[in-house]
Order: sequence, then structure tokens, then C-alpha cells
Amino acid sequence: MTTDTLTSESLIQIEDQYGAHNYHPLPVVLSKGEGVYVWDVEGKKYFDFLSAYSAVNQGHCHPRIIGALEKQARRLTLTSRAFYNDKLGEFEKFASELFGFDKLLPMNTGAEAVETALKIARRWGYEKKGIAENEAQIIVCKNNFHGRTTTIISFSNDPVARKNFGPYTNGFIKIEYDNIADLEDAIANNKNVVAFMAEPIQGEAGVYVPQEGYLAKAKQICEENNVLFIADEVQTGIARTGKLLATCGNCSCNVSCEKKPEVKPDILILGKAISGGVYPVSGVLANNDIMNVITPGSHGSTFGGNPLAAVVAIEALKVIQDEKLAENAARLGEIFRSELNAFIETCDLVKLVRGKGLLNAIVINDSEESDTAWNICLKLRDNGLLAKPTHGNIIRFAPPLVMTEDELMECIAIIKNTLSSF
Ligand code: IF1
Repeated sequence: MTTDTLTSESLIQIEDQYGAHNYHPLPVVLSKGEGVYVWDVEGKKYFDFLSAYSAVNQGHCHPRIIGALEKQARRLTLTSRAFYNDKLGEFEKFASELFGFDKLLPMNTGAEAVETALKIARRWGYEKKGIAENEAQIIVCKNNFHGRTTTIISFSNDPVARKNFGPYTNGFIKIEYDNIADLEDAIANNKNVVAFMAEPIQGEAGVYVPQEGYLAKAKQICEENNVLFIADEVQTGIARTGKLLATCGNCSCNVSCEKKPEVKPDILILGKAISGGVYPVSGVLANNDIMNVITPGSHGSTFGGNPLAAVVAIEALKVIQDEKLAENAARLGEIFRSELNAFIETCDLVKLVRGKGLLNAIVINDSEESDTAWNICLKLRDNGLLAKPTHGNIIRFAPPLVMTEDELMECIAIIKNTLSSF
């Protein structure tokens, strides 16, 4: 029995039998992707409106990124960091200069990069800020999503992500997102705070965009209290929200934007689309006074900084710049939200639409426990568009940033027709 003759149904059954049940995917089995499109095993074509959770911002199987992958894959894929390789330095230089930091620490998954940032912040707290050993506190936001490791879910308040995975890692203080007073209080009441970590937009929580100026004010409070500001841009970064970075400090990218150095994080976490979804690549960027607390042998990973990841990431970042994907995301995002806002005036089913660039979501006018959002996604699938609810009644819409205006208008029509049919 070879899988290329199997139907979607039989492939789902095989996964059900032999695969751990750690996901509940929408029932569609994809076998091909190109740009904004994916095809299922029966050959049906869909618009991808999730982009693998914002990992394929450059579109599926971008030829330039695949070309870089193929060329390097025939030369050298992995050396480990026991030896140097000829691509890592180029990637570290390219990324450090593009995002405006002294150094990059390369890892593989977003969660590993988040863990790396937490370790750097803690060690910086002990060795530079003089916090007593093992007393470091890191402030995080309620309804955060930073990954699935034991430490990261230790500061999650999502019972599904946390239940029965204890004992949990200590040293985290939870505050309300988008609440400056909470941040000020947490810092004032805890002398051992070394860092504040936040997503510039809370993706999994339902694409919560904080009020204008929140990040800048948070950064300023951190600066005044010698607390590191850590931005988790694994999902919001790499042009997804209409700028190279959602925090968009004074980096050197060529995306035309007002330079707002006050929002520049002390530690920047990237993942997902830094590789265009072609290969697991993540990383942490910081300046020397912070990054140099990492000394030989104090952190690493087998695949972190491998030459294949390096060339794929360089090409994926160049595609973002060359194809002006941040500008495209900004422009199409405006169209998307204005079209959907006009539509929901006439549709009781949707309470609101929110987002930035091409990271958007609609809130369905039903309870979190209802399966309305799920059923809408099933109907969207039947109508040729793939999306998935985040929490209960919220559907995230995040197409690849290479989408054209015509394609977007086609998707908006599918969404409107589907919602109207409920
Ligand atoms: C799942 C969510 C999105 C992230 C931020 C770190 C990570 C993620 C801001 C960890 C990963 C992924 C993980 C995936 C689903 C997806 C997700 F729904 F879980 F929350 F995108 F919103 N920081 N997000 O969004 O990166 O280790 O996965 O490479 O775990 O179900 P990772």
C-alpha cells in the first residue's frame, strides 16, 4: 500500500491509528502547495488563509527559497557547532544588520528561541543586574502563547496547554496584556524582575492588537527600571503585520517606515517565516552587553545554525525585502479589514474584525464553547478557503503575504458568501 494512491479519508485514518492525537486538524489532507494555494490529495485547490500559522509568509514552496535549499542540500546540511561552517557567519551578519542588533543566536523552533531568550535574560539578571542567584523573575502576559515546552507552559494560563504537565518552572509573574499599570505594579513590587516578555500582537489569544503606544510605553518603563524588554515576534515578525517587525525599531530594513527606536526590544525572538516555512529556523537577536553573557558551552543545539538553515533563512529574508511583502501586507490588510467591517454591518454572525497587516481575525457572535466557528471553517473549506479557529469563537485569517489584490478580493467573496450562508 503506497500513500500516493490513498484517499484523504484513508490517510486521516492512518494518522488516527499511528499518530499521537496532539492535534485536531480540519479534515483536509494537503499534498501540494504553491504561493497562496494548496491542493488536497483529491486535487481540490484551496486558498491557504492560515499560512502554517504565519510560517509561509513568502508563499508555499517559493522557488528562490527552494532553490537555495536544493543547492545547499547537495553540498553540506549539518556539521554541528563542534566545527565552523561557511554559511552561518553570513546568516548571522545578514540577520544582525537587517534587524539592527550586534548578534544572533541561531536555533530551530520558536519555542527553543523563546527558551533561549529566557535563559539569556536570567543570566543577564544575575551577572549584569546583580539579582541573587535563582531569584530572577520574568513578567509575562496572561493569554500568552510562546510555545509548548514545560517552562513555557508553566507561565501559560491555558488549562489545555498546562494540565497535568507539572511540576512547573518558577520565576514568572503574569500581568494583564495591554495594561501599563499592571506592568508598573509588577516591576515596583518585585525587586528581582529581569525582563518583560510579550507578543506585539497576541496571536493565539485571538489576534489581540494592543492600544497604540502600549509597546513603546512598556519599553520605556523597562528602560527606566533596568528590565529587559523581550519581543516574541515568532508570529508577528517577518512582515506579517505590515512592517518588517511589529515592534519595528530602528532596524536597517528597506521597508519605508517611521523609525521608532523607542519600541526596539532588548531581545528579539524570531521563527516561522524567517525560513519561509521551508525548514525549521529560529533565533534570538540582542546587543553585545546582553548576548555576551552566553559563553562557549553554555547553550546550543545539534541543528542550531546549520548551513542548510542559514542559506534558506538568508534567501527567505531577501524575498521579503525584494518582493516588498511588508508593504503588500499593510496595503492588503487595510482592504481586508475595511471590506469585512462593511460586511459585518449586515451580518449578525460576526461581532468584529481586528488585526494588523495580514494577521487578522473575526470574532463569531457565539459562545467560546460553540462549534459555530469550526462549522464556518468546514464550510470555508468546502468553498475553497482554509482557515481554522483559534479559541472557540475566533477565526484567524492569515494568508501568505505574496497574495495579490485580486486573489484577496476572491477570498473576501468566499468568506462573505460562506458567512451569509449560515
Ligand atoms: C502549536 C498557536 C500560533 C508563537 C509565538 C512562539 C511560538 C509560537 C508567538 C513557538 C508558535 C504555533 C505553534 C502551533 C500553533 C501555532 C500558534 F496557535 F499555538 F498559538 F501561531 F498562534 N511564539 N505558534 O505563535 O514556536 O515552537 O511552534 O516553532 O503549537 O499548536 P514553535
